[in-house]
Amino acid sequence: MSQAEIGVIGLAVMGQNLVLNMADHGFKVAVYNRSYDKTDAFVRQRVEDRPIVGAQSLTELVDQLARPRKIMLMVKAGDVVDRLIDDLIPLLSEGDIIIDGGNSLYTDSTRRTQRLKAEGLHFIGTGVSGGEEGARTGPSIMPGGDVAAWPAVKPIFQAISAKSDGQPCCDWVGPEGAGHYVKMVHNGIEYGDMQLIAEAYHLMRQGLGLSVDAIQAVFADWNQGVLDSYLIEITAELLTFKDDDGEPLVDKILDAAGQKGTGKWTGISSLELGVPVTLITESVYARCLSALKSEREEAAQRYPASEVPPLSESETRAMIAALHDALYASKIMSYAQGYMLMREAASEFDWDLNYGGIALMWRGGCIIRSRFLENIKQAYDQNPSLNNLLQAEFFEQAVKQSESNWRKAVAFAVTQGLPVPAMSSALAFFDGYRSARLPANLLQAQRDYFGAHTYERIDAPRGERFHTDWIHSGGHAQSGSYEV
Ligand code: NBP
Repeated sequence: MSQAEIGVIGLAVMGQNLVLNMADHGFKVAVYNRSYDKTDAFVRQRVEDRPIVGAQSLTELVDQLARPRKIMLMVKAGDVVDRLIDDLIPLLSEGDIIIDGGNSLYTDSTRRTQRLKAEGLHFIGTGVSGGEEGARTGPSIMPGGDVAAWPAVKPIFQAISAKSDGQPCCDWVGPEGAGHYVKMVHNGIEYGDMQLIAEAYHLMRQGLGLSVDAIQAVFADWNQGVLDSYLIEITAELLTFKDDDGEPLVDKILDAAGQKGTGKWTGISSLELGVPVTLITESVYARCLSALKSEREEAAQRYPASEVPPLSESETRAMIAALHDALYASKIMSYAQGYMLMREAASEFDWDLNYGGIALMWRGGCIIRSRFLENIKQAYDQNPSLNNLLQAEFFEQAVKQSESNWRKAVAFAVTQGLPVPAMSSALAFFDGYRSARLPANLLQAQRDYFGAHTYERIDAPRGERFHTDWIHSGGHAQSGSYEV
């Protein structure tokens, strides 16, 4: 019997669907799961005439694989991955490849790449996006790690990945934890996109008093234009669902959001690298705030919202248009921030990232897939060394066209007392980014006053530091200043 081209460990929702996808593309797959009953049930119920073989032990799995062996882990991220690597190392030979396709933290993938290299093995840490459906029909795949392993894995990954305009939504991302880093930023952007949609929904429902059906129609309409995306599409679809009593199901869902951590990791990384990824971080905080349900209910009694006169029909229509533009402009800020973060990470970790390629990888298969990503890809195709998305002509025009409506929507939310942390922080970021002068001069003066932290002057070369004796100089700052 011929040997399998790849082994997959972990037969939960992602693993099973990836295996079926691989087999449908003609790759023979050996599968193993910690609890054998799952392997047995999978092979009996799902395999049919597909080239899939089950293994009862890791040794049996390894023996079924052609060399160099390629073993993909689709298990819970964290210690489980390290323990499996521990168990696999003694069974493998030089040049064999372990791939981790779970949602691992990028620093773990960097560590694992180095560890396996020292053992004469290769490691690939890859982001896989698209959930169950993506895994089955074509996910977005973002591999990084040891590039020496890429030629052996590439044909399988590019075959099973989603395609956008005929191109695979999978390409080499970069060394060490670069693949998982890019997947982490993808997930952070997903948090931002979801929060922006939720804010638009909330303003329409609570601020404009629209019915769920009316909001459904707005999202369906928005999905025909520049906001065309998977997340807007599924929002329009889920708003059609009714509960047993005929009421919209969405109204019956408790407003306390869960999270698994990748948005938080993006926020942590942005703080570590000093990049203002405000919109994603606010989206994480918005979920945290939503989780304080009983405290919010109590505060709602204590601080009731003030009455605001309702908008007229024409004002309502205008506000829906304003919300559209606010969502679009905020989304541009979110992606600009995400790309700023990846650029800084690439510089910090010495990774050479292909930014246009990343947009292509996100263009299909994954949760944030959208028409918009094509514009990002084009911006990087036109200028591969683009420093910031906001410097690209297309986005400059888009922001300028949306700006006034964006302000109108945020102002409406503020007047209504409705929270729009993502839209408003996106606007604050934009206003900060486009300000040649910020009040950081005052911050520097305060820091120098209480902590002698020094400051730079606008009339001296950058890097030259000054300190003023603010307390004893009697208000004559210059007289007390000196170069540090
Ligand atoms: P889960 O994240 O729910 O993990 C379940 C799998 O991990 C099962 O195969 C389970 O084996 C195995 N496992 C556990 Br738990 N502990 C183990 C151990 N100590 N040793 C060996 N195996 C162990 O599965 P999933 O939802 O399919 O996700 C797989 C990976 O893909 C995760 O890292 C996830 O974050 C990532 N991911 C998920 C999605 C999604 O939409 N679900 C999307 C993108 C990425 P058992 O059957 O014996 O318990």
